[in-house]
Amino acid sequence: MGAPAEPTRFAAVTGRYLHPAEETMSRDELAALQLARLRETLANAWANVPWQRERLDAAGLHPDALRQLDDLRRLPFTVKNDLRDHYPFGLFARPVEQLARIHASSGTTGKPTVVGYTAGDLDRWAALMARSMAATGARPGDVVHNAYGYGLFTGGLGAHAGAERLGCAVVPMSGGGTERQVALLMDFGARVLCATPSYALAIAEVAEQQGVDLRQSTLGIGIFGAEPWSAEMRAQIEARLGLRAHDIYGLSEIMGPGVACECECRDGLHGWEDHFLFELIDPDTGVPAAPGEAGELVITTLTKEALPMLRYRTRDITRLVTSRCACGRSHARILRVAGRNDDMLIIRGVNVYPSQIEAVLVGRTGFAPHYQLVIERRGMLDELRVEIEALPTVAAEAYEALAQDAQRHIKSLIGVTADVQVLAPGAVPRSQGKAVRVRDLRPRAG
Ligand code: DLL
Repeated sequence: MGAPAEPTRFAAVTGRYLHPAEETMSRDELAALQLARLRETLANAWANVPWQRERLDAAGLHPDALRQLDDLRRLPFTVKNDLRDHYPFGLFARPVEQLARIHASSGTTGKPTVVGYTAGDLDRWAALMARSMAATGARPGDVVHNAYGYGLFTGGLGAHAGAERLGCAVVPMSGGGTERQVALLMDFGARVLCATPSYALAIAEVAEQQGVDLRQSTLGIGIFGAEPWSAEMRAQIEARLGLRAHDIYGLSEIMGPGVACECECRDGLHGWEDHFLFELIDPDTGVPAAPGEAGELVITTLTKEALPMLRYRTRDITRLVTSRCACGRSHARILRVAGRNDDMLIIRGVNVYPSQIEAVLVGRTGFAPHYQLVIERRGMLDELRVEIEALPTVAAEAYEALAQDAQRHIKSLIGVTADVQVLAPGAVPRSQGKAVRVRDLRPRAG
């Protein structure tokens, strides 16, 4: 018998549910902890990963030579291809016999990226996910309906372990079987829903089709991530599910979900700096982004045993805020990730992220929040087509006028010319995990 140990480590501070020693320490204390942990991480990488040892030596960064956090900037970045080049286990700092779990990304091109965890890594991951969930307002005793995919994807098992650690009852749904999801959401009294934002919306839609009003359910909190989503999408999801939606960020190369999460203030996602070192760089030059400027997020793990990552380029574009949050937490905040560098489209010289188009169209009168972008090559030029569904209440005769109007808005707000096609309800494929927002029909080079 006896209560699980972890929840007792949280305390109600300024009305929040957090662990003060870990989450509210001063920035100086955080920096000192980071330096000590960075030394341990370098020592682990140097001693156990030949490729890392070579790089560290070449940079004159023997673990004992590290004087300050900024010294790390002497080390070149790590990129996804480095993991692929050492497929499957070449960058692991522990032999496979000492691993407790292996995850992998499906990878749209080439080999998957494979990541490994010791039992200690899994323990810290669960604690960080529990911390993230508590930050959103989830509490021990809550029922957590987990619709992130279980399997090689880190979403399902990551959220599962965190919810258990917090002292919640997890319903391990995984993605798919949406009608059943609706039924069990109603029957089991879930307060917390974990899913990708696009799948949360798919659940809302199926509920509406079945005549079930999820706004009347016990749902109160959504913990949504794994893909970019706009403020407009958040408003849609909240209105249709009757909950407060929180953004959660993470990536398998670094850990999985729970690298950063929005607290109840929803003023950026707290990046857990006692376990990760965050840098922002100019993606073109690699130099640090100016304070307050947007840049590519680069992450170094500080407590990973099996796969220490040093200066990993995430390709995710964001901003960092280091002032203390109203919740009392001192950990820096990552602002909503609008998209990945490699998802950025360049249409006739204009840079555009799919989520920018989403922000312009979703929530506009007449449109449903289901869309895809199609890129085609016409002669020498790339052309962008936006396929978006009309609401069921819109008559087909009105589609053309809606399209013209949307086209004008995209042009004036983003500066890009797009051919908008309004489709009938249900025409855009629904996701069960990460939504496919872009169909690139351009001929492949080579
Ligand atoms: O998506 C981990 C995760 C699971 C995060 C569940 C949140 C919730 P990967 O499959 O390795 O891991 O994909 C990581 O997804 O580099 C971002 O480009 C994107 N991403 C993740 N969270 C967000 C978010 C998981 N909140 C990649 N907003 C990352 C925008 C996100 N993009």
